[in-house]
Amino acid sequence: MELNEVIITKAIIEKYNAKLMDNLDTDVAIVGGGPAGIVAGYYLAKAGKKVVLFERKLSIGGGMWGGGMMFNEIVVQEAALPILDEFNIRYEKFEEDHYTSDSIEAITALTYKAVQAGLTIFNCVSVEDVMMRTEEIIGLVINWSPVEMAGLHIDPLTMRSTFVVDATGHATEVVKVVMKKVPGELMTPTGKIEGEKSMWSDKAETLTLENTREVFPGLYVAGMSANATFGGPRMGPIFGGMLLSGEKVAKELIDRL
Ligand code: 48H
Repeated sequence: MELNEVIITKAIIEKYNAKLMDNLDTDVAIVGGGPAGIVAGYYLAKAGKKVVLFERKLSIGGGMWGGGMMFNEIVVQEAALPILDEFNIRYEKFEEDHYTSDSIEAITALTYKAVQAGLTIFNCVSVEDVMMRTEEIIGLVINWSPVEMAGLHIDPLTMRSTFVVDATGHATEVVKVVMKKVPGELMTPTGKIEGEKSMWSDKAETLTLENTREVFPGLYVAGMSANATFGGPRMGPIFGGMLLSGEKVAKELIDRL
């Protein structure tokens, strides 16, 4: 039978439309498809929760593709090896508590297993605001990334979610919006974003986990965004903390849902 361009078009529109409609009311909405966000999405989906992830860029993976300075290898410490095992990501011991993985293998494996576990990912979608009620976050305001990039004045759409996870990396974008626009204070020492500190890998990796928590009713932070929000240092291209942070936020939300 001859292939039909109109059927191809209809198939894509109808399937995407159904996927979007199905994700307008979820248990958890994750903003940002870096390692922390993807791992969080995987464990939540695996536990049977309804979870969606919005990523601004065309590709998933955030800052992991380039390893360190575009040398596409990542370093992971022993504590995070069970997560690499869970995703069948291969690694080699380098020295002491430092293991290496190919960053391309790592991202593709994380993404593949997360989607297969039931995480729905919308790429090319930017989160520009939150939906709020009195001192509570109850969803996200989304728009096409090209709309944002072109600076077009086009109103966004809105989705509802019991919990939101800011996994936007260094930019900590959702928390910034909440600090600026939602009445109430963040659950940080100053009530505001504390800001990321300079490099200290060992301390940063421990703090990333401690800082992975609720920062405003209904809003959690994970990964680099957790450190930026609570004032932890950066750690460079070691990714165990990002993976463990994603796992931790998923566990906490599974307990609360
Ligand atoms: C939709 C958005 C929005 C938005 C941002 O930066 P990431 O990889 O984040 P993490 O926390 O999973 O990993 C951090 C790691 O990559 C890193 O930078 C490290 C370890 N740095 C150490 C150091 O010393 O520098 O991914 C965040 C993702 C990106 O893909 C963004 O495009 C996306 O979030 N994003 N998506 N709407 N408003 N803001």
